[in-house]
Amino acid sequence: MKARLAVSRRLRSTPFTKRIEALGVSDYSIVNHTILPKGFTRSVEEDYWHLREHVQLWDVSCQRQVEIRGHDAARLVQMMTPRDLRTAVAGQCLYTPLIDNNAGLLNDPVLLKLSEDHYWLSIADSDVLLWAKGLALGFGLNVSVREPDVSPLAVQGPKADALMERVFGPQVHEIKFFRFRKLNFQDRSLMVARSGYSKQGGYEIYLDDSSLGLQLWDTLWEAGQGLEVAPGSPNLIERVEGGLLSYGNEFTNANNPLECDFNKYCSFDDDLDYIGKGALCAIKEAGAAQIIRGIKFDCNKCPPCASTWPLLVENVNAGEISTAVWSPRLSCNVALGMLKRGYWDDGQSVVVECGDGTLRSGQVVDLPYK
Ligand code: THG
Repeated sequence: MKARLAVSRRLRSTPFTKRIEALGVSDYSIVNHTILPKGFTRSVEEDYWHLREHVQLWDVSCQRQVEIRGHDAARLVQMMTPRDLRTAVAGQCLYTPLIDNNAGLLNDPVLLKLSEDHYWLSIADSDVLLWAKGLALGFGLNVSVREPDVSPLAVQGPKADALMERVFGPQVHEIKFFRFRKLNFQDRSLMVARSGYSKQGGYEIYLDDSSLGLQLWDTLWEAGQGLEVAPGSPNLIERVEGGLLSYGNEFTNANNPLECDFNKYCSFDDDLDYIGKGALCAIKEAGAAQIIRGIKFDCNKCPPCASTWPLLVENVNAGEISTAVWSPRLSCNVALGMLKRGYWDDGQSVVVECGDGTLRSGQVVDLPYK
């Protein structure tokens, strides 16, 4: 018998859960204490092809918002990240690694700048709310820090534009990548961003009133008839091929931004200060000891990767894989993992020790996968 997840108030449902269950959800993960649908009636491979060809609705309510608002909001957000936010404008989304005093990563949210004194951190799986509240209190900042009633719903895939136009009108096409706008929905206005955890294009709707959840879902669902709309979720194959990292999987608090190739989100400007800057400068000086890379290996499907797998070069440990999955498009296994210095060059040959004990030969490749 397959074990089932006992959902409670502590493992939160979402405004869309009723529809997700009616559509035959088969698997949940837990992210930010919230259920994340992971599978429906199709296999991961069928979902992958569907996502690349059509349009899917994803209940990503688990991407919780940490709202930072008030006189010192900009100061607090900048304290939390090495990314230079001084030129950010309202209406912009920014991929924003958060670090601690040791330059250890705490999260990699999408930051939404609503106004000069109002921000949302759309977080991956860690309790950023507590860190932000602690900093606000410890530094005596004039801000409110809370988790608002906001549940993102992602519309992803090449037909997302057509579907969104049917519901929100042609203005959706004016939203640029990683920008958001308020658009009308049934006498209300909802924040709509052009973003999402796939490389297939699409939008994220930030539903800010749970009681509208089923109405929003049903409207999108009905508009998607004729476009082969389907329920979906972040797809493992698509995410690995696209090189989209996952906090807790590819990297944890034990890693720093340079190991994750987040150099372009790190400023070392003398006039900019943030927590962990000294530690991050020292790491930059010494050079990263390991870096996340793509690893493609073998023409036989690998087993599910639920922990890390060692990478070997001439029997010496050269790093480890954090996520691996069969790619039906590339006809090989594709993976993300950390390669130690000396072993991370494009084309480096490696041996992967899979969870089932098999040894498979592969090579290091640039991300994203071609
Ligand atoms: N959307 C929203 N919140 C999120 C995610 C999301 N929170 C959790 C998690 N995903 C955070 N992680 C990522 C990782 C990658 C991207 C977004 C969030 C992403 N990256 C683009 C890329 O790599 O092509 C662009 C980044 C950039 O601006 O350079 O989209 O998906 N709301």
